[in-house]
Amino acid sequence: MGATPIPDAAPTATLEPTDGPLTFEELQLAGRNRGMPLEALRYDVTPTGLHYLLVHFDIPYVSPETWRLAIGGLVSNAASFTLSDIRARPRRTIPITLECAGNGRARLSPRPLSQPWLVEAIGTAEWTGTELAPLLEEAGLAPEAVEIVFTGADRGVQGGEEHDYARSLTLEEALRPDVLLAYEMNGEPLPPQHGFPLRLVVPGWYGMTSVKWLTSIEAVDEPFGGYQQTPAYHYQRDADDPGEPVTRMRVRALMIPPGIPDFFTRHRLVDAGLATLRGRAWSGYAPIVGVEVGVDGVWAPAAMDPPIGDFAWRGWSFDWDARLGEHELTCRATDAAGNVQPVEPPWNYQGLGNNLVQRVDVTVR
Ligand SMILES: Nc1nc2c(c(=O)[nH]1)N[C@H]1C(S)=C(S)[C@@H](COP(=O)(O)O)O[C@H]1N2
Ligand SMILES: [Mo]
Repeated sequence: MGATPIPDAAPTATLEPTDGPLTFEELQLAGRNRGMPLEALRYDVTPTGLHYLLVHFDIPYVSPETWRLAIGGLVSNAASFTLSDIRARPRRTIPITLECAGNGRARLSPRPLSQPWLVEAIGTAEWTGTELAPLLEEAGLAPEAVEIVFTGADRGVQGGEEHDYARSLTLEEALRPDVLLAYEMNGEPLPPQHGFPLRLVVPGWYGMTSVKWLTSIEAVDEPFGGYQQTPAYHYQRDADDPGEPVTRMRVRALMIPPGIPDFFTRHRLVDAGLATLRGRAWSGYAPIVGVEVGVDGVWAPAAMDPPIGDFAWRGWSFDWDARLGEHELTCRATDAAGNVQPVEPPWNYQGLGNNLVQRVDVTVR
């Protein structure tokens, strides 16, 4: 049998969900964007090179000398900032967990065609920057302003529409004190792929809202209709359903797969005896109150580590007496708003917000 031909660029390729094998286009996206290897759940703060990465178009080249941030639209004091202007403002560092809204998409059936994440589109970084709210207050928002639009330096075509990557927030969300304009990640200037020189970071929300390579902040008097706002990032039943906007991260726990992996299948081998299972849990809605671990369907509470921040994942551990044979390990988190994780994947047309309980099959020897 000959090799599968590599398809030409097909901007109008059909994007209907499929149950077929992984496509060339999904592999192409998977090779550009990367997940956090689950063993990195070990760290409170994810080392920068292990944090997940999602870039829709190309990573733009931005020169820090000529880069400017424009603040305009419905404001009384439109302004342009250099990177030194932004860095001279009051500085704040917050550990923040980010997750891509598409995390879990590749587990859905039929599978929406996009970046084929399994569970690894996650990471926690110490983001340093200046608060957005005071900047908006100094700009003087006009009374008719209802939303703030954030635009990045990257441009491309999605859904047949050419656009700069842009997303909006309502005034209420944009003025929250913890929303940052970040210029450092884990104590270093932002790397190119994570938004150099400046990005928005919106704690608690799925990652799409944290616009990278920020170039403009604009106050507008009607809900923003750019592609990445609508129709993208909506929980839709089908292509014709307008759906509900995707906002905060749904509750989720993940564990470090224990023992050692088989290279190709990633199936785990664990030595018999005491095995301490470890992982992290987070929710964009409320603090995590507990995690349970399931061993062959029997659930028991995990021990919780102290929180490391209001917007960061929380560590947990569970002592498992591993007995010889085949076992199924699962974990699930509950937040203070009573949100729990589903045991059946929550299907939607774009494959978003799939916080299905994680399952790890192990052989104890
Ligand atoms: N300008 C711009 N900002 C962006 C994106 C993008 O493609 N362009 N991707 C978004 C998405 S979908 C996610 S999940 C996060 C990923 O952030 P990270 O790559 O720093 O982990 O960035 C968001 N901000
Ligand atoms: Mo994302």
